[in-house]
Amino acid sequence: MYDSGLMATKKKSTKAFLSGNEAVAYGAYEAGLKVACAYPGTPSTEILECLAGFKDLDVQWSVNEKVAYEVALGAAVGGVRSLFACKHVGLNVAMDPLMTSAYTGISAGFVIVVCDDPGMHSSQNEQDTRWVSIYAKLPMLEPSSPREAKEHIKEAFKISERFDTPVIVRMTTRISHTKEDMLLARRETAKTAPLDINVEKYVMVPGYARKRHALVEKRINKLKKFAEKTRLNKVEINDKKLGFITSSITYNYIKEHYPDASYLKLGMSYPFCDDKIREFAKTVRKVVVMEELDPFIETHIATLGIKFKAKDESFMQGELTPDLIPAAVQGKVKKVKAAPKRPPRLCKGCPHFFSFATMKKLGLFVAGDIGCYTLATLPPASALHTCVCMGAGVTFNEGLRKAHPNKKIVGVVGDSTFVHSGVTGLINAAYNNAKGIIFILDNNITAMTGGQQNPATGLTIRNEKTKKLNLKKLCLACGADNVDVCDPTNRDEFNALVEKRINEDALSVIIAKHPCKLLR
Ligand SMILES: Cc1ncc(C[n+]2csc(CCOP(=O)(O)OP(=O)(O)O)c2C)c(N)n1
Repeated sequence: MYDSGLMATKKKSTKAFLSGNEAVAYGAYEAGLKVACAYPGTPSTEILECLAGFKDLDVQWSVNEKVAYEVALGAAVGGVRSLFACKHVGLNVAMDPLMTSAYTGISAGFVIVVCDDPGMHSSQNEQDTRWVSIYAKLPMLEPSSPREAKEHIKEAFKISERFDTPVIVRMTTRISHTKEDMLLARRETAKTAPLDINVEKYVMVPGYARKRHALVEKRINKLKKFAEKTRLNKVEINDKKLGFITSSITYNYIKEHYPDASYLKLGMSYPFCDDKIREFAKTVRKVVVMEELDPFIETHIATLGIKFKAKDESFMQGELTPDLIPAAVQGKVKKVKAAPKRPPRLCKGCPHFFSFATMKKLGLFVAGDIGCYTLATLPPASALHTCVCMGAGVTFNEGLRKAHPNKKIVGVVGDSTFVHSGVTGLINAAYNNAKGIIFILDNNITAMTGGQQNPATGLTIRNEKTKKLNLKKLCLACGADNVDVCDPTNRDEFNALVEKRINEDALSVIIAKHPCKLLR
């Protein structure tokens, strides 16, 4: 558990050595943040863990990203500065409230921090969140270092209130998890805005939403003007023979290789500062656009009619690491490095292993989900056969059975993931008379992301006791025909139970209960 507060109460101008995620937390705290909500997800998790160390903040692990987004947005509409943090795929879960919050705006600053994972160090895809800013018509900032992350968060709150909009701050794994020294500042005191009734702004029925949409378009034009002037977009004119337009960590990587070149670093990645880009392109002889993942900057600059060079499309996948920069700048094709394979695996003694041993022994087809148990797809367990997104272990059991009603198909989900998005699938299965076994692998923690509490553990983000969700009662209320709780390490009992349930024409839940070995 962080004790962030200790550092913050020290004298003004205290120096600290912080990761990008910690810097986000400190920046938000200094900006007068009151409420922060998130669901864990690498590489974003430490933002909330660090914020929880400030005892004067209202900080929560929410059950999923949609809920987290709505609680934090509600607080900002209510009138206090609020923050929502997630990993890139977490933003997909929050997209419903996000899209319409672009219309409502806020009453006090609201910042969305999203951490992308180029290279998929611990993710199921490597979507580039920068596109969301265009799609949702929301401003987006992109720090290029941990120190900048702290500055950008503070700026994001100001932009949010000045333009009445949620603001997205996009991080990547390298910025979230590298450390840099920086100065801490005093916490601002932000006043709570009054709770005014303003239905035309906050009730998005078509009649009001049409008017708000018109305002969103006007706001983007105002933000474009702001983008031209803000110091977030930094021009450095050095040798005029070569000029890079870049953003995020890539800026620092290129600087290592081309310290004498000129730079336009886009700290505000949306909306674009077109005039500044045109002026920069006129100033330097050769323009090179260099960015990690998708051609986001490239696509826009092409519409401005500017001639430029960019990386070969083979660099669109994976991280643009420092060693790849020269080849990318020279327009070469990416050579895939044969790094030694070191796949992750279940820990020794992991209780999940026992559950999968039974499933394998009985030859079951296992619809999997996201959590430590996903690793059971690899040897020696080799017993998990699908995995797409959180919650899909439950729903894939139902879908696969539509194609193969007579096969022994089951679904697997963890305790945290069941609460996140598995429960709706179980209600759906019961309602639509689906059959099979749903295993809830209950290790009493959210293990995959480093051990966070969730409603089924009965502890809060600060490890305080709270209402504990009763998974058995919940599953019965959803409509499961049988709900058994059994310890998978009791081999004979567990094997016999699964063998019995798999041969019944019923919708059964087996809560395989055994605490994670890493729990103290
Ligand atoms: C939408 C989304 N949010 C967050 C994550 C990150 N994440 C992966 S698995 C997981 C939860 C795992 O907890 P649990 O289901 O209890 O399984 P365990 O790892 O404890 O076995 C989380 C938060 C993700 N992959 N997708």
